[in-house]
Amino acid sequence: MSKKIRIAVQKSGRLQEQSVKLLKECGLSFSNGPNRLKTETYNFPAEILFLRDDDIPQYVEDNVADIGIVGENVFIEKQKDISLIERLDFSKCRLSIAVPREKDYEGIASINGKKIATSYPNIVQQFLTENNITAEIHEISGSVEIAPGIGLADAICDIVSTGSTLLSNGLKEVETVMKSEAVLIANNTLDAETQVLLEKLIFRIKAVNTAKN
Ligand code: PRT
Ligand code: ZN
Repeated sequence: MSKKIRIAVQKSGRLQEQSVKLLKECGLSFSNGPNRLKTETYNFPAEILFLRDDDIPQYVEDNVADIGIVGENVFIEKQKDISLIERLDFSKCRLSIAVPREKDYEGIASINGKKIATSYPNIVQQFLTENNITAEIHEISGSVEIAPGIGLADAICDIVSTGSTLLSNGLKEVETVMKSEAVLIANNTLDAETQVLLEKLIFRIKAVNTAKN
């Protein structure tokens, strides 16, 4: 039996639809019923695994999946020994620091000694270190935007797309920490056969994305 490349994509959420669409545009055909965790593809030797996005970098590092599609923010935050292979040009957003609208903000030094709520503690810490800022990071897994309003933090660092979530929570965006989009990630120790399949797939992804632009 010849080798199949194992591709991890988000099971449900903001990346799911376009990840599946991209793979289908690359000529992989498969059915993705809502309760399937794993599905075989026709036309291309692959297997698709449907997982939570946060778990994908670990699965790729552990060689449970060979490659995966996640937000660049998740790839950077997880700090796994894996590689970013290709930017995919969808799910674009930014990770930004925001503070209550009524608070004065005079540059990054205003964050000194403050408490920042975020789901991205590693990225935030790196940003603070680069800017010589000392602040307390409070890690929370969701509803970060409400943290200042309930007295949990002075500022937040969260994903922003249109900015309407910040607006409706009385916050203003003051610093962009990073820009993000969906990325293809890969295990660093793929065997030769899997590497060939990955290269075929990258070739097709590039062709699909070039045709779109
Ligand atoms: O269940 P699972 O763990 O797999 O999914 P998840 O809930 O962790 O992630 P999901 O599906 O919400 O997002 C997956 C990825 O999509 C993120 O890691 C980002 O790379 C990307 N992405 C793009 C976004 C957004 N846009 C986005 N707008 N992720 C989240 N948001 C949220 C943000 O957290 C905030 O609450 O939308 C709100 C802000 O949006 P605006 O338009 O109001 O600014
Ligand atoms: Zn997640």
